[in-house]
Amino acid sequence: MKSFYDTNSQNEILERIFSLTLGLLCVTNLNGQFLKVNAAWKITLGYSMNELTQKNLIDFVHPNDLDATLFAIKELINQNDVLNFTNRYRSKEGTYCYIEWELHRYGNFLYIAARDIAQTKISEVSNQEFKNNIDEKQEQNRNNHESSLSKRQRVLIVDDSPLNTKVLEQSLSGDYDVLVAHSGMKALSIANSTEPPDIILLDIVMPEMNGYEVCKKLHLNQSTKELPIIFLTSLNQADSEEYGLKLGAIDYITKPFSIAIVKAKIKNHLALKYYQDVLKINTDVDQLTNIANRRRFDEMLSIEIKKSKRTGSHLSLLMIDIDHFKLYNDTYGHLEGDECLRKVAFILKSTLKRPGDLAARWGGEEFTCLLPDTDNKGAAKIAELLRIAIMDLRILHNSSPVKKVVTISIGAATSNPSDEASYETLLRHADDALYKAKASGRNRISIEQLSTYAHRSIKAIG
Ligand code: GH3
Ligand code: MG
Repeated sequence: MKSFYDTNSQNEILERIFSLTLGLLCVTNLNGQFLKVNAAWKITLGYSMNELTQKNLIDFVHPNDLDATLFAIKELINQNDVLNFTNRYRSKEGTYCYIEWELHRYGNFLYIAARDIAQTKISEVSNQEFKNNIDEKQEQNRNNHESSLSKRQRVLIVDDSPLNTKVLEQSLSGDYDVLVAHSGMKALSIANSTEPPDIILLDIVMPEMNGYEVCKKLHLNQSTKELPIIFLTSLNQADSEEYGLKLGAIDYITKPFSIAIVKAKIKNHLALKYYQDVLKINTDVDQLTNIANRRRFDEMLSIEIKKSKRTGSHLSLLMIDIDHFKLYNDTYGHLEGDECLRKVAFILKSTLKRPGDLAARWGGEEFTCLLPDTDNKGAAKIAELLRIAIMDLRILHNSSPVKKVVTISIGAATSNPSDEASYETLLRHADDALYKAKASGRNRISIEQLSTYAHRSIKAIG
């Protein structure tokens, strides 16, 4: 295998380039293992070269971006080409940064340049506050540049007049993915979909459901209440505008409007939305294990309870606790304990397959899984899969009286769609079931059936 330090002069050039610190640079082998990084890694992400040796480029990728990143790198290696993509990357302090990557394959090495896009976005937001006189052309260039930096943001235009939506659609589609709804109902269904818009341009005067009503409904719903709304309307009285803004819209533009101004406003609001999304990701994720944290879990639980009541479907919840984890820490130390928590979290998250399932760290060595549209049989099946998957990890736990490897106990509870109260008591019942699983020997699952409060404990196999 040829070394990338081929000759002295090549080495010298590489050293010079690597002494530059404005962007992240690194060389890895084809497996992604770090061979060389520049000082920008320390400045931007906090890692020194020493900390990265033996580590792999993908070790720090956000779990939700891992599959896409691995796929992208595989494509690159197969095609021997240049590749650009964006993902979330963990810094040393545990927070995630949005990084744009450019990878070149050369022989047996990957030459990689990258940069922190969120920094760019933040500075763009403040630039916009002070430089409102940027001419159209400069702005267009920046738009093109921005859209190549990250996934295109989505704009939903809601107007009953196809002529109105056409004009806006044409002028916005160069920069954003544009969605169109010709009624309030359609707008609500798009906003509640799995791919909601990043901003909504909302007409007020529409038949059946007017824009104010749409706005109210969006704000009442947990999953859509933070969507930014701009009213675009022919109602030009001050009290209509005041009412719209009081309902929570971020802006109010009257027709006829200047396309350039509408575009500039959308751009500013979307830059803020992007920044908020980046911050939100950091507040939703547990810093040690990189899965959802308690805050995120609480938020999703209340959304899923409402959904499940509406649709009359079962909602299941698992409370999971590592067995004799105190003894594990006492035997192997807290750092090993932390590593064990990371592994367990990763397995819990990756064993859940449905897009609506959520694995979260409840606190300490306790985890929880939210399983929408899952009855008690389904919940028992998933719980058993998780129990086996953790045992199969074979993390040595010599001091455990249960087994010589790390095991978990699981309490499961399922709401009963015909009993409203069962939703509110879901957590307590899952917790009670966990207590029973612990009391009856650990490394097992215990199920609470909320309709009858019948309880059964399933003994561990193996
Ligand atoms: P049981 O089988 O009954 O659950 O016993 P246990 O020892 O797991 O339960 P206990 O509640 O007595 O102890 C939990 C331990 O988990 C104690 C605490 O030090 C450890 N722990 C909690 N959070 C963390 C963490 O973030 N890192 C590490 N390393 N340990 C943690
Ligand atoms: Mg425990």
